[in-house]
Amino acid sequence: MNDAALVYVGLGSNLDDPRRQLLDAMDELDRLPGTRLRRRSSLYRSAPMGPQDQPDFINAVAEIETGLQPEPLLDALQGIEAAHGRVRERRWGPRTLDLDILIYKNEQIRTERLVVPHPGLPRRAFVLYPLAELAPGLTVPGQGRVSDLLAKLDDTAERLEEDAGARAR
Ligand code: A4P
Ligand code: MG
Repeated sequence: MNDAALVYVGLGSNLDDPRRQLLDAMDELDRLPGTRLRRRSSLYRSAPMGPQDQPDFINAVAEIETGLQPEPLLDALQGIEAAHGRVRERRWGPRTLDLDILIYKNEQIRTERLVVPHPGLPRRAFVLYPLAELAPGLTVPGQGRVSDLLAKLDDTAERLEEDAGARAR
């Protein structure tokens, strides 16, 4: 994969065995056409952002290399979400699996379907903690370094795997 894009995907779940949802989704990312899972973060737990009458979330970030362009990648991620039984109900409500394109190379994209870098990235502990585990020195296009964004947060997310550290699978 010579001209493959380096992409960070955010994963989240708060229904139906969230850890299993995330770990299975990582394998499914690795099986997408022209795509390889390079590393994954630990799993993190946090209280729901938005409506509080729902279970805590488990979140993680996957670093992938892909030959897919951004919109076909989004289609593929939505296919994985659908296969996990994701039903879109209320905004910020509970979900079996949410997959967001956080960063796609150094690109800034703004179309009807896609905003990259993901607009929530700079303010969300449940994104920045796992992303900083993988790539603290990465510059988020238009936003600055991941470690600097993390330092500005006053919110936290709890890391669930004690032996963590960015890992190859
Ligand atoms: N879309 C635009 N840009 C992107 C992108 N970079 N990656 C569009 C993926 N999708 C992108 O998404 C709606 C539309 O966003 C897609 O059709 C796509 O074209 P969605 O996942 O169907 O909608 P949603 O997730 O209900 O809404 P939203 O605003 O995306 O919610 P979020 O921001 O994903 O938040 N609390 C904790 N602790 N952890 C969580 O993970 N997640 C949410 C959902 C709420 N609270 C949470 C968490
Ligand atoms: Mg989403």
